[in-house]
Amino acid sequence: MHRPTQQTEGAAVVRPVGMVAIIGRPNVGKSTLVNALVGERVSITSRKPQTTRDRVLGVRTDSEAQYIFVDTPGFQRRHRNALNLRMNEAVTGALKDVDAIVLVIESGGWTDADLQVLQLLPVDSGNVILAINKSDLLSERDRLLPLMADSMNRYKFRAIVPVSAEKSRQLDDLLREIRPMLPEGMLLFDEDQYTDRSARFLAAESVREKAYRLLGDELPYGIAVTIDRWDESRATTQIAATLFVEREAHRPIVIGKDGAKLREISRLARADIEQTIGNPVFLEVWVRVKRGWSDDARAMKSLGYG
Ligand SMILES: Nc1nc2c(ncn2[C@@H]2O[C@H](COP(=O)(O)OP(=O)(O)OP(=O)(O)O)[C@@H](O)[C@H]2O)c(=O)[nH]1
Ligand SMILES: [Mg+2]
Repeated sequence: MHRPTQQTEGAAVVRPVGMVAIIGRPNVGKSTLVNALVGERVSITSRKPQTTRDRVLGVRTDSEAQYIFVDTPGFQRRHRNALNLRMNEAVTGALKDVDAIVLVIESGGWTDADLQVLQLLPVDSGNVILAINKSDLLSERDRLLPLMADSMNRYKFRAIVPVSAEKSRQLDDLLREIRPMLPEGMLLFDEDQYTDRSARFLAAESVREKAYRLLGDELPYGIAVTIDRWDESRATTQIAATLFVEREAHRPIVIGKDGAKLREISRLARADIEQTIGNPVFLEVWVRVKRGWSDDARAMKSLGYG
């Protein structure tokens, strides 16, 4: 997607340009960090783990560099269905051919799940930065120094930067550490382009995000969203989406009493999509059951997880 209001400069500018993988266990704030660094909502976020399912690029172009951030699903070994295996492949795949890696942990310290992600890192590559996120939650900043020292014992990080993605704190420090790792080159994306993903993908993800945020704990993992109609021929963009659940029993939960839950999901998603495409939107969302899709490679493919 491009930013709708800005002009593209076709300038043949040379500056540091490169790919930066953002990895970490589920829920540490990777997508929030990418959105904050890019300044646009590229990747959906929620309080529930396993929100991101796909590799999503978020591009930040400023006067100093072009950073192509690769947001990845949270790496975890607990659940092993076809979807999770594919999500983990997206993580390991993203580590190849990048110029820099940012490993994200929380300011509360290392967990077993963080240590599993640490094992994915190349040995002594010299291009891994540790971002200690959610620093806003630390009541005593004194806690940071021992955590940084402990982290250095675990891996030879090139740098360790405490940040708060949510409050956009110390992001400049992180960018300053990343920049020297990017090779000089021509811009790989237009100055106004902030993701490799289409408006349709972002729209489907908006619907999924609202479902994640509005539904109880167990349901979201079985949700997938497809866009079935996208019609720009009228002043209002007409969009039809289908929200898939894995079980018949989940359908009434998503719809809610008198359809209230589904209406709320649609209303919030529509507002986001309107902002993304800069046009009024009419959005209808249908709910369908696709039994056990997250452990069925063919069904997954039909839902866009091919
Ligand atoms: N307090 C605080 N909360 C944060 C911060 N960054 C992210 N969060 C919250 O942490 C939760 C998870 O954020 P996400 O960005 O979805 O995390 P993620 O690592 O992308 O999660 P997965 O895609 O599931 O792996 C959300 O509720 C965020 O609002 C931060 O700096 N401070
Ligand atoms: Mg995420």
